[in-house]
Amino acid sequence: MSIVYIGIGSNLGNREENCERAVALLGTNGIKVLKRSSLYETEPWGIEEQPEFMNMAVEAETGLEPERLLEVLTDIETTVGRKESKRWGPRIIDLDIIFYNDLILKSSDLEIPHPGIKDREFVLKPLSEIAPYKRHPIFKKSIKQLLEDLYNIT
Ligand code: PH2
Ligand code: MG
Ligand code: MG
Repeated sequence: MSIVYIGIGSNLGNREENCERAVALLGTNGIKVLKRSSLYETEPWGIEEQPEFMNMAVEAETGLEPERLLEVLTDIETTVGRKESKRWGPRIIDLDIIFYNDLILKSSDLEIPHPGIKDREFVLKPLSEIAPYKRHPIFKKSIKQLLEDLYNIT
């Protein structure tokens, strides 16, 4: 079994409901949710002209290998109703693998840890609620430290 952290976001439709549906679907697809953060309303990052997001994070246990986990998350996104695919654009639901144990992996379709997290308060803030002392396997810093670094430069 592996411990994974998944970032969840939605800025279209009923955002809270979309996130809750996604969490429920993790549980029925071999991804056992151990901890979940609160929902946070966040300013859109990357493309500013779009609705505000709801973001959250979960810690989960799974026997799925990384590539299979990505497929399952993509299937759940489709089930919840995702159609949009524009980079950083609005979406009904987004499920991103943040960490997979302490694995470091870079392939054409998957990068773990998620490459953007140190610049993204919308990922670090929910994650700091459930895993403040989880260490980033590349930066060797805890989530709490990464969040403090982000606040010190912005
Ligand atoms: N996701 C993006 C782009 N920008 N901004 C916020 N606040 N939250 C997100 O989840 C988000 C974003 C692409 O995945
Ligand atoms: Mg994303
Ligand atoms: Mg995504």
